[in-house]
Amino acid sequence: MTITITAFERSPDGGKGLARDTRVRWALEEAGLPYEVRLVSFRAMKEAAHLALHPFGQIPTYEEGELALFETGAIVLHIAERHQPRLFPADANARARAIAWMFAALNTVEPPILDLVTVKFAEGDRPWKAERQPLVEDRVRIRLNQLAARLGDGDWLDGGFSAGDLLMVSVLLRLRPSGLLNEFPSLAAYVARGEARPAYQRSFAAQLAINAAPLAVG
Ligand code: GTB
Repeated sequence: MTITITAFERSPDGGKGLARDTRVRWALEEAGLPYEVRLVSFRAMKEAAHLALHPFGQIPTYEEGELALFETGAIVLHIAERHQPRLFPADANARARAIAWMFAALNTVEPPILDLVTVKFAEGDRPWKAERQPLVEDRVRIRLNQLAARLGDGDWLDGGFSAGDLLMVSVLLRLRPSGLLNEFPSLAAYVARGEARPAYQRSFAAQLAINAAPLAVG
């Protein structure tokens, strides 16, 4: 059955892999599943056809036969469930822990990172930026300290690579421009291990190719 995802026609990051379609592409590549990509403009994302797929008018979405999904975490979970054992371990308890790491990435580690992105860029010209940025950076550091303590000298968060690592590495990648990740060498190495995976490399290259290509006119 053909799998189709949506991605930015032109990503604001110019193709550095930070938009969330890269997470879905990475999961599909890890699972060895072929997929097609429908590119959408910012305008098309808010039109009825796309809103029928995604109530909030965003990317990525996922279509597979009669199934249509939105929310990156739910999409990665679906891919992992349908295509074990590449993204989920076979053992039921280990699988439950991998799911916990997926939620931890999106619900516990990513929020302060998104706050930092907001204060640096979206609120970059606001008078509170100078005071707020160090506060948010410290909140990020607290999470990174805790995560580094748990990772220890392991390669991955809980045994072998799982969908939990896929999302955690993806979330941490958003920190790279801030330089904060380099304060935590074990986490920087963890992210580098994720990026070195052939499946990640393929997903990154695929989204970069779209962003490097000239936009079709008309
Ligand atoms: N919770 C949803 C999910 O996880 O799927 C969030 C989806 C989401 O934020 N989608 C963004 C979007 O469609 C793209 S990924 N935004 C358009 C809109 O809301 O109108 C977020 C993103 C965008 C750009 C960069 N970047 O350029 O660095 C990084 C991440």
